[in-house]
Amino acid sequence: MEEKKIIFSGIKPSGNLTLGSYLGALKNWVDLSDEYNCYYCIVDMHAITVRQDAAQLRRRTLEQLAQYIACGLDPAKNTIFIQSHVPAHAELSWVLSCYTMFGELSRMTQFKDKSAKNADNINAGLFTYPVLMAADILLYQADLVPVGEDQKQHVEITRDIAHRFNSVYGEVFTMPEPFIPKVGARIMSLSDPDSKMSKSEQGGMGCICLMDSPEDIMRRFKRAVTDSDSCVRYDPENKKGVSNLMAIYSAASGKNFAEIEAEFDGKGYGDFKTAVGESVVELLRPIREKAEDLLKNKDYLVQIYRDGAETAAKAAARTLRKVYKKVGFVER
Ligand code: ATP
Ligand code: LTN
Repeated sequence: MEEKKIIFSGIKPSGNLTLGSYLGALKNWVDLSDEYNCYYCIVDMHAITVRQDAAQLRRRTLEQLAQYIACGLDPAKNTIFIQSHVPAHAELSWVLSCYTMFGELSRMTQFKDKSAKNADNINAGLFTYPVLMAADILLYQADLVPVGEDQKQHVEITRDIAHRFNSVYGEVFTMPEPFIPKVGARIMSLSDPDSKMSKSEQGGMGCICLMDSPEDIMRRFKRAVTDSDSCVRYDPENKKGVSNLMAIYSAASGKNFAEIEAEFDGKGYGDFKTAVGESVVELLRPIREKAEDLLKNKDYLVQIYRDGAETAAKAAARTLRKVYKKVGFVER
């Protein structure tokens, strides 16, 4: 029997999961989980590159696990675990940092963005963040990394690091490919269509979280920023707000852009926003209800992440052992 190809992806428990995290990443994780051998991680070590409240981080990590499962990830089919539970991530990260150049890390867009937003805390972890992400991916010999558009550059640097290492030591790492969805790869804020919907910037009218109530979701869609020409047409250059709403509606309803344009031909933005809001409410309703249910059973969640870490640690240890040997560390 041919071995299944491998997938790795992760999300930081840095805030409640958003519609962006769902449409850009999680939805595809679920779709890919039959065909691939999948490792889905809660990357808590990445989360602390910006300051987190300890109690909140602990709570969010568990909530995120419940939301992964509620989105449709079956723990019996996927390895779901918490990054800090598998020490090999930190260990490989150190080795890889010696094969990553200062210059290439300096060019990372996310580093530039986050340092601008956290000017009082531009720490070394924020800078070496992509190295830890490369370690996450390469430890499992992943073939595919399902992420949103914003993470493409990090998968590319992972490939560069793997290539550099393999050129010295032979084929140690599998070369991973990013998997970016056609629709939903970059969901923008509802209140500011020029900036990405982001989970660390919640509270405003621009962000939809998976756990939001139907009333909150509808209110935000009704107030979403559009334009003054009252025509539902896909034009991401000139009609950013409307195009973003169309992308959301398309991903939530399965309709393509032409169908959506026809559906709202001659109708105003009011009807359109209501329809988009309702499709998102129905998309998220079962997820929210299931997650709320799962959170009542902590023992079950603990069992899932412990089992996940055990499986992940075994796979990770194989790669780490090989790497340590290649670089010349004396065997324990
Ligand atoms: P933070 O604000 O803490 O940096 P984030 O909201 O940007 O977090 P992550 O948790 O870092 O999101 O990302 C999780 C996954 O979801 C990644 O694969 C990322 O590419 C994807 N993603 C995040 N936001 C969006 C978005 N607005 N549109 C599409 N995909 C997204
Ligand atoms: N950097 C990613 C989260 C992340 C990740 C990974 C994604 C950490 N490690 C490995 C895919 C594979 C982010 O900011 N969204």
